[in-house]
Amino acid sequence: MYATITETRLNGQPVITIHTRDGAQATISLLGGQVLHWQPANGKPWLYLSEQARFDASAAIRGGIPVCFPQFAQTGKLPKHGLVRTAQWQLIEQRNEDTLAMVTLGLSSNDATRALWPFDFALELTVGVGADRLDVELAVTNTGYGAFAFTAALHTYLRVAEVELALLSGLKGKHYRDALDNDAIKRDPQEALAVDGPVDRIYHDANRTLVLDDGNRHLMIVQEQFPDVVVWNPWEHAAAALPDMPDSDFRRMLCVEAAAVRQRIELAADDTWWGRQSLIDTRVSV
Ligand code: TA6
Repeated sequence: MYATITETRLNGQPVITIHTRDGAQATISLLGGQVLHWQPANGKPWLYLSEQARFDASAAIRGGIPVCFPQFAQTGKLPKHGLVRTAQWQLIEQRNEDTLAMVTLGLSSNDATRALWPFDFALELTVGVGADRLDVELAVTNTGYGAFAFTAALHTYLRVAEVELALLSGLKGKHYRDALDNDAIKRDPQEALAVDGPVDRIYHDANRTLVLDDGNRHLMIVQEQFPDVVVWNPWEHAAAALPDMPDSDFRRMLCVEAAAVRQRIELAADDTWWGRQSLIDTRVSV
């Protein structure tokens, strides 16, 4: 057995904790189907989780990796970021092998989702934890009789020591939609993105490996099947307006999200789409 996998509670909500033999850790909440904590072996946490996050399903838990489905942000008529961030997911499988621990959570359409979005679906969120990596895969199956289209994201809140000193590379030359400038389409000329003000961008076809430099540690961010990358930091004023995040915590976080937004994904009946984001700590040696 590579890991200890435990079902327990955090702030009153059911969570799964994973502790690997080599010291990596993860916590996954059934509320929202959301990874809340990940720390590689010999490393520090890479995910930001607000100490004011709500765990009562009145809002998405602020931090970790919320799942946005079937709508990203306010790109349609559904509630912001869709229907599943405050839903209760089920644990459907766990695997505990030589060097890998993995859990799969599931959520299916129900009366509450059908009241807002009249389609049948089954989601699976598979979270794999290794010594130096976290793999999060979202699979969407159309369990209804007709096709549907959706947008989606893994809304990853990365934890940084000081956001103004962090550098995100891998987006040079990519076009992005700037939500803070009337959705203008721009091209990023910079070798690395340094965040020193509010940022809310959807980078298109961003298929290169990203690297986040956070002082003396580095994180590789690799995504498959998700064509877009969202980079978000609310900065001072918008952060102060968030009721579930300490005012100065915009300095401790940077969202780097694996997303499918620019083009909706069309899914025929019985078909499955999947997308994955992998976070790989480059510093670990065990
Ligand atoms: O992914 C970026 C974004 O769409 C931002 O515009 C910002 O609003 C953020 O998500 C957080 O949304 P939330 O509903 O969790 O407050």
